[in-house]
Amino acid sequence: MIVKDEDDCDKCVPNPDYVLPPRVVIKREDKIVEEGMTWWDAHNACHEWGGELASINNEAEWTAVRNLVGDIHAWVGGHDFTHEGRFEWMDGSNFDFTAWHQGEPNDWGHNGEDCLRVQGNGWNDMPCDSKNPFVCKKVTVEERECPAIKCAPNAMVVKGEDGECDKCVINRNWVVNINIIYTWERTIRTTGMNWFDAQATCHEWGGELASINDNAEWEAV
Ligand SMILES: [Ca+2]
Ligand SMILES: [Ca+2]
Ligand SMILES: [Ca+2]
Repeated sequence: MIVKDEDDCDKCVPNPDYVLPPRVVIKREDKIVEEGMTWWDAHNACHEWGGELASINNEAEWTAVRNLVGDIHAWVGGHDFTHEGRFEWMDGSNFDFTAWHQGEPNDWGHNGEDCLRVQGNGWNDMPCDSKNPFVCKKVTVEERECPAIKCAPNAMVVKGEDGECDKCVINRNWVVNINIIYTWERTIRTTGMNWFDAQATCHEWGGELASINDNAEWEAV
């Protein structure tokens, strides 16, 4: 965009709101299998489908799972069989969102309870060998083609990182010409002088022996 400058000419600066779309699209798919299986069989069945027992990482995902299962009690990917009392998700995502029913997890019974089951509006830990329907989650990453990029003269192409498309970044070395007007006055002396005397005479006049930088100046001389 153009920015007004009182001393210099107006200049172009990059518009911070302008970004190219990312090149990677992450697509999430959840499905419920209503056939009851042990937690480990459910885990294997999710793998065959190309996914994993679902993790629930935030309120939106929890709502999505609840909508999917309705009244069905279903396994998801949480467990504490690595460290008793410390639940984690099988897909390795952080276990920092929780929605336990009151009093859960309680590791109830002689053999304890190490696998996470969703029940209505909350979670319960249950024995992993009990059979339940289950929720699988599949995350796919799609590469998308980036639009061809052409930058303004004051910018340069910078390779996109983290799945972003290439983008234009202002070239800090590029500045608009400052608005100084040069006037060119010429004088010609018809008296012959050697080169050094001629130079001294030009300096007295406030100038310099003429340089000839292009055809127009050559014509003028
Ligand atoms: Ca245990
Ligand atoms: Ca436990
Ligand atoms: Ca329990």
